[in-house]
Amino acid sequence: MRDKVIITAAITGAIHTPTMSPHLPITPKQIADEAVRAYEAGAAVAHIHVRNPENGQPVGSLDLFRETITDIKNRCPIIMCLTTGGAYGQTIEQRVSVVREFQPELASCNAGSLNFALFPLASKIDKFKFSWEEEFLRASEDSIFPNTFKTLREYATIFQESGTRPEMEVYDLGMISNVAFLVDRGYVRSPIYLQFVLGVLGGASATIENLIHLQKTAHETFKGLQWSVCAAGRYQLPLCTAALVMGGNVRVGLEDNLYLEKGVLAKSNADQVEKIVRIARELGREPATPDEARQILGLKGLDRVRF
Ligand code: KMH
Ligand code: ZN
Repeated sequence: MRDKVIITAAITGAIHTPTMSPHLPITPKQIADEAVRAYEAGAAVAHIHVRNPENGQPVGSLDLFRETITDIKNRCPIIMCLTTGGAYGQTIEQRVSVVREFQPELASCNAGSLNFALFPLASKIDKFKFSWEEEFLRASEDSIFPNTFKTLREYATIFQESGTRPEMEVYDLGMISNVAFLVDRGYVRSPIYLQFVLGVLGGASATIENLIHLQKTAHETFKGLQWSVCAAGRYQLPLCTAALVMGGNVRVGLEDNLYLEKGVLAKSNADQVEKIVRIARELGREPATPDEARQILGLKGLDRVRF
């Protein structure tokens, strides 16, 4: 399995808004269709957020999650990594309720608090399609994405009770120390699976030097480390390519980047998956199937989720 790469597709996220791309999936059906297409293109994992089907606003509705993930489960064997980052405006309890309710194989667990700033995106747009979009983006200038140690401890307990493996989202160096603390206290079990999230305003910028330093530090900190990288906007492809060379796993998808190449919007998550599959193969890395990824990550299996 050494040469296998786990490709995650982050299907829609809670960052981009409908005005930015007509291809951003919004409804449960669109999100499910995109996850299935990403699977067919070579993704082993779909990272899932949901949105209000009427206006595309990111929400935490368990009903929308259920509709979306049940549809995906009925149509393909892709691993679903549910978000507990959720969206601006959700409470800590709302964000983690997807793990309690659905007991997924994998879910995101954000490894610390940060200024998760989206507001510069607002100034690039003259006319918004929906009224919520501008305020949603601008509000991030004065808000914090909260993931305190108490939250992390409580989340980790709920993950353990649910048999859900946490994918620890690391936006900066100090978050590696946060995860080390959780491991030391027995809240999170080794081996650790880290997703380095680079290029968010408020976190570490998306440079190769940062990736190397983060990966090296994490490698020295955690025995049997497993890791992946994702990066915002135009940094997605170069950072994922670097991760392929370094032996890591990669995340692409419209949550992180709306484009396929400079000036060309991706029409589907699958476009980006296909592109990274081509690069991976050129570099001697073969995409892991969902079942191979389950084995590599030690996941409990789709027959043990609650949806
Ligand atoms: N919604 C963002 C603030 C995650 O899915 O866990 C963070 C996020 C990370 O999307
Ligand atoms: Zn996310």
